[in-house]
Amino acid sequence: MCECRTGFIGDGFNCIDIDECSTATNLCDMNSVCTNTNGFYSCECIIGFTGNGTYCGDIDECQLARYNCNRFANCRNVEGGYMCSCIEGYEGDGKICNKIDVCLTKVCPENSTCIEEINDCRCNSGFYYLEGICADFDECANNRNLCKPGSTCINSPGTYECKCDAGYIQNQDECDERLTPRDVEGFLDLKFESGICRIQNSEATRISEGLTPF
Ligand SMILES: [Ca+2]
Ligand SMILES: [Ca+2]
Repeated sequence: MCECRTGFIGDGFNCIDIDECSTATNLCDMNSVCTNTNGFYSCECIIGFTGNGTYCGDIDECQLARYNCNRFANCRNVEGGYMCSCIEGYEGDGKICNKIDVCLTKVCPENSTCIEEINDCRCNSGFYYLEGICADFDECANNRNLCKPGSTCINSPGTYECKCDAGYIQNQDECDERLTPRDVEGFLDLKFESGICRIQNSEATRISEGLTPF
């Protein structure tokens, strides 16, 4: 009495190989490829899975850094593979991510500018955001000491200026007291004090050299 060996079928005289792959008798994991061999079969995990063939588990490509996403994309592990998705502010398939240039089409409110880095509008210098518009910042009202003595702060859209008061004259960024010939005649020592050219009511000294009173 002859009997076919395991993996073969027949009457013992004629034995043919069983194709385990085409029958349900194989133990291959559903995520593997079954290959029939003479008398047996083998299982090999498909791409994206790892194991001995009878067990195939998903490979976490993101965790293992075995992914190929754009540097502006996030990796997300999925069964049998992984997915790349561009981060906010970028568009593409995850392998290629291009910065979305919002500023190219964005219309900013008056006195504001679209900033590429943030893809949004920001009020220009000297303006501040107020209920959907960019309003002028009143530097003068906000800081009473903004201008030096002898000048008055004048607010204007986006800026301000220190305007010399009557009787004062611009000297670089300060306002000096404008002297009249009468002032100069009796007193006579001029001295800078707190940014202003002041008359020192001292002895009848002559005007210090180098100072022009007009
Ligand atoms: Ca995976
Ligand atoms: Ca202003």
